[in-house]
Formats: sequence, C-alpha cells, structure tokens
Amino acid sequence: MRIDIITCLPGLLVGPFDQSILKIAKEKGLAEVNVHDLRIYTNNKHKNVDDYAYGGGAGMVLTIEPIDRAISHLKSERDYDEVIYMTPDGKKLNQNTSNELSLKGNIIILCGHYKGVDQRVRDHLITREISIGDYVLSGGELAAAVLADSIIRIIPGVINNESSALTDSFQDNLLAPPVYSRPAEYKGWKVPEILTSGHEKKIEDWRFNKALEHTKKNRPDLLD
Ligand code: 6GU
Repeated sequence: MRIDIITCLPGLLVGPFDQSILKIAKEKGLAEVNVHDLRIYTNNKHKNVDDYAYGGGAGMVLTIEPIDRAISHLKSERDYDEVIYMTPDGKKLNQNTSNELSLKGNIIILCGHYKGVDQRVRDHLITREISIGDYVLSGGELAAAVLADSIIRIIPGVINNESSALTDSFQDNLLAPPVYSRPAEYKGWKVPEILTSGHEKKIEDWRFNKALEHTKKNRPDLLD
C-alpha cells in the first residue's frame, strides 16, 4: 500500500512515519508513506496556498489550484483508490473504516487548514471525508498521521503476531481485556491467579468477561 499525504505543513509529519511499526512496515515493503508539500504546487511567487473567502468572513481558505495540481501530479504516476480529505466535519473514523482502507492499494490524504478548502475541491476531487473525533485540531496533519497509523498497523505482516491486531479493542466491538506481565506480585499487587493457572479455556472466558465489563463501564454505546 502507498499513502501520499498532501499538506502545507510537511514538517508536522516527518517524525511519525520513521518510527516503530510504521518504519517496520516500510522496511518490509508493506506500506509506504510519502509527504508532499502543497507549496511546491503553487505558481505565485509568494507560494501562497490560501486566500480570502468569497463573501467575506473570518479565516483563510486553501485554494483549489495547488491542490488540483498536486492531486493531478500524483494521479499521473499511478491510480488511486481514494482521495481522502481530513476535516472535523467529515465522517467519524472507526475501526471498520480503518479495516476497509487497509485493503486498498493507493490512497491520497489531503490535510485541511485554516477555514478549510475551497468547496470545489470537496465536490470534485475528494472521494471521502474523515474526522478523527468531535474536537477541533489546528490542521489535518495529526489526524492524517492517526489515520495512516490505524490503517498500516493492520496490514497483514506489519505486526509480527498476526492475531494481535484481531484482539485489539474495537475489532469485535468490545474494548480489550486487561493484560499483565512479570513480576506476578509487585509491592503486594498481584496478577489475577487465573492468568497464571495455565487453564486456557478459563483464561479465555475470564478475558471475555473482563472485556464485556470494561465495555459496559467505559463505552456502553459499543454494545447497542
Ligand atoms: Cl481530520 N482535522 C481537524 N482540523 N480537526 C479535527 C479532525 C480533522 N478530526 C477531528 N478534529
């Protein structure tokens, strides 16, 4: 899979994709993330990517020209399955969407900024609009990093233990059960005995019940 991110603040995205799982995915040739500076696609001498909104009102708008040029340039090199716009008024990201997107080949992600992008970008160039939650970030970059991470980590082979991504919170609409590691007792705080019993079936039941209990308490909406 290849993810191309178009942004006017590429510096915000240099760190995330060179670490841990995302780095491993790249080294294994399973997923590659490329960050493109929108300013490169401007043709005014100040490299402006934004302008005033028609009709007035506060805030600048990302203009259509550099965005269209950036997307056209990428599309001239390969086909894309999706052109996603990151925006707080998009459809809220969930595990189902990440699972679905992890099966795609190539994806473009456009990061919003200022008061947003010219609506014609959304009407004609974008296939999907995604938000990562009901709060506002100063730009789409961190949201794009969140989306890319959630997609890439579940590509088969990226995480060593393949079953590991399947036992994540949300994969079965349940939050994950608690986990413990050595030592079995620390400062008098003990690991639940069942987990050291070696009784597989009982451990599985215990984990399911804990997951259910945890979900009822923290996210009852997932059980509706
Ligand atoms: Cl995708 N962008 C911005 N700017 N804020 C957000 C968001 C996206 N998702 C939640 N808040």
